[in-house]
Amino acid sequence: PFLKNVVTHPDFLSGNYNTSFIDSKPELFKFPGVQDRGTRLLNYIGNISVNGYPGLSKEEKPLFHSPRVPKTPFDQPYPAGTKQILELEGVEGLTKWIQAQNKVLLTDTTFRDAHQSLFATRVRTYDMLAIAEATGKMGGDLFSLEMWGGATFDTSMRFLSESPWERLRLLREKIPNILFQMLLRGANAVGYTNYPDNAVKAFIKASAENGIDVFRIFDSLNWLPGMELAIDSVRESGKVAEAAICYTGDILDPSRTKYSLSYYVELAKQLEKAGANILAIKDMAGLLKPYAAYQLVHALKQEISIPIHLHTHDSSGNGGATLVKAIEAGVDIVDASVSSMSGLTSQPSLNALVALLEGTERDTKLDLDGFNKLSDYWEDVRPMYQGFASDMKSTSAEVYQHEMPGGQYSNLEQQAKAVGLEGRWDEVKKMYSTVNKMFGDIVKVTPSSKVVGDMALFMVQNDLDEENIYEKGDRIDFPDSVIQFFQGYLGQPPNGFPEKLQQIILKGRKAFTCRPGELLSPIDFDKVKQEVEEKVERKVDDLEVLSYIMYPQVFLQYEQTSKLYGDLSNLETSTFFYGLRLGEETSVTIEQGKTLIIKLNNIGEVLPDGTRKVNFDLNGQNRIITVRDLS
Ligand code: 3PY
Ligand code: ZN
Repeated sequence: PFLKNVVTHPDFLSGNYNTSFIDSKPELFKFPGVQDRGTRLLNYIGNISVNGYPGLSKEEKPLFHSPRVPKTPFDQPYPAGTKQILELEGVEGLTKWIQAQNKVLLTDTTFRDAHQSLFATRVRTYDMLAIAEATGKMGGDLFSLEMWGGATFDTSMRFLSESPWERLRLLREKIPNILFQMLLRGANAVGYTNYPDNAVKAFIKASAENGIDVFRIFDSLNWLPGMELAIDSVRESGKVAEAAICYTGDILDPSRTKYSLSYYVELAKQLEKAGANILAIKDMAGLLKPYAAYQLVHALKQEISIPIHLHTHDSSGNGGATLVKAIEAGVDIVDASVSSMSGLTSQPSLNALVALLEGTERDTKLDLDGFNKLSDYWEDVRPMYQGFASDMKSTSAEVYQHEMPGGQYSNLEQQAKAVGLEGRWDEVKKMYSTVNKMFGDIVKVTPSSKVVGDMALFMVQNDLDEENIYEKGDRIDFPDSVIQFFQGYLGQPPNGFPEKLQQIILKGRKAFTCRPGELLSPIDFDKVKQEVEEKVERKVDDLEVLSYIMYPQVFLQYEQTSKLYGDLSNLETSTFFYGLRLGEETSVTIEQGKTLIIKLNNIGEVLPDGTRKVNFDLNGQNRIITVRDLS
C-alpha cells in the first residue's frame, strides 16, 4: 500500500522527500483498481493492524479511554467573541478594543503549536472537531485560537491523509465566535522554501476567505523584505497582520551583542512602519528569560503603539514566569495551551495562568472550570499520540545552549533515529549549537532551523567536526538545504553570511542578496490546475491547486492514499494509528445515516507470497482481505 511504501522508503526516512522523490519512483504508484468504501477502509485497518503505523512501535494496541467530552454547555448559544468584534468593527476597531482591555488576552495554541511541539504535529481533525463546540462555548473570551499554519498544512496531508482546508472549514463551522489564527512563514508561506510572490498572495487570500483572521507572519532570519509582501496581502484581505520578531540569543547577556535589546526594538519599529497591526514576539525556542521579557516588553511599549502579543515555549520550565514578567510590563496578549497539552516543548499552561491572574488587575476573566474540562478531554486524547512524543520527560535548561525551537525538537529527534543516530541525540543537540555558531549565530525557526538541523545531522552521521569542515569541506557534498541557504534562498541573515564557510559550501555556485521571490517566475494558476488534473485524473478546485503549489509531492501522495483507502476522517484515532485488536469492533460513519461496523476476527499466517489474509466482519458479513506483511 502506498502510504506504507512511501513512508518506509529510505529516501523518505532520510528526510529527502522535498525533491522529486515520488515522481522518480513510479513503483510506489502500483495499486489495484478503486474499490468500494467499505473495502478500502478494511484495507487500511488491515494494513495498520498487520504492519503498524509508520513511526509507532508495533506492540499490542494499548488500551485507551474514550475521551471525556464535556456535556455542558451544548444547550447554550455561542457567546459573542472577538470574531464578532472583527466583523463589526474591522481591524482598527479590534486593535482599539485590545488596547482598551485591562485584562490580559489569551491565545489558545492547543490546536496547532502545542501538538506541533509535543507530537510532531500529528493531532487529527477528528479529535479537534469532537471538542470544537465546547471550546467555542467555554473559551468564548479567548482572543484567538491558533489552529492552522506552521507544520499543520504539510503534516495533515503527509501523515494524516486529510485536507488542511477541510480542517479549517469544519472547525470554522463549529467555532463561529473566536478569531482563528495561523502561523505564516512569510515568503515561505506554509512551506520550507520561498514561493513566487503571486503564490504567497493567493495563499493568503484563500486562507482569509476560508476563515483565518489573524496571520502571524515571520521571517526565519528576521529579514524584513521576506515579510513585507505577506503583511501587505493580509491587510488587503481585511484581516489582521501580526508581524513577528523572532527572539534568539539573550538580551541580558552582554557578550551576545548581535541580538541586543536595541536590535529587537529597531526591528519592531520597522514592522510597525511596514503595516503590522499587532507585533508578535515569537520566542519559538523558549529562550526569552523572565527578566529579559520584562525589559523587552517594557522597551517596546515605549517605542511602538500597536498591541504586543507574546509567544513562548516552556522547554526550560521558565515559560510561565516569562509570561508573568511580560504581563507586568504590559504585554497585551499571550499564548498558552490547555493544561494537559502544555509544558515541556509546548506552551505554558493556560489554566495555570488563568488561575494565577485571578483577583489581580489583569485577571483574564476566562472560565477556569471550563478550561479544566477541556483539559480533561485532551488528557484522554493525549495517550493516543504519545508514540510521536520526544523522549523528553522534564523541562530542561539546556535549551539555552542548543536553542532548538519547541516545534523542531520532537521532529529532529525522530529524524535522527530514522537515519540511524539512535543513542546519539546528545551529540546532535551539541552539534546543532556548533552549527549555529558556524553559520554566524542565526535565528533558528522553520525553515532556517531545518537547515541547521540538516547540517547537524549530516555532521554527526559522517563523524565530522567543525575543523573538518574548514579543512576538507572542498571535498564534501553538503545537504541541498545548506547549499540553498548559503545561496540566499531563505533570505539574508543580519550581518550577512560568514564568507569563508559560504565559499566552502557553495563551491563556485552563485549567491544572491535580492528577495528570492523576485527570481521566481509567477505561477500560472490555470496551467498548474491543468497539470494537477492530468496527474490526478479528476477535476480539482482552487484550494487543491494551492495545496499542490505548496507541496507538490505531498499532495500527490495524499491523493493516492485517498484513492487507495478512501476517506479516513471518521475513523477513530486509536484505530487510525493502531488498527484493531483481535475481536475488537469499531464503527465508522461514512456519510450521514450510513455507519459501517467493522470487527477484526483473525489475522492469518504469512503466506509464501508475503501476504496475510485478514478476516473481518463488515456490518455482520464476513470479509477477507489480503495484506502484504512488510516486516
Ligand atoms: C513553524 O514555522 O512551524 C513554527 O512553529 C515555527 O516556530
Ligand atoms: Zn511556537
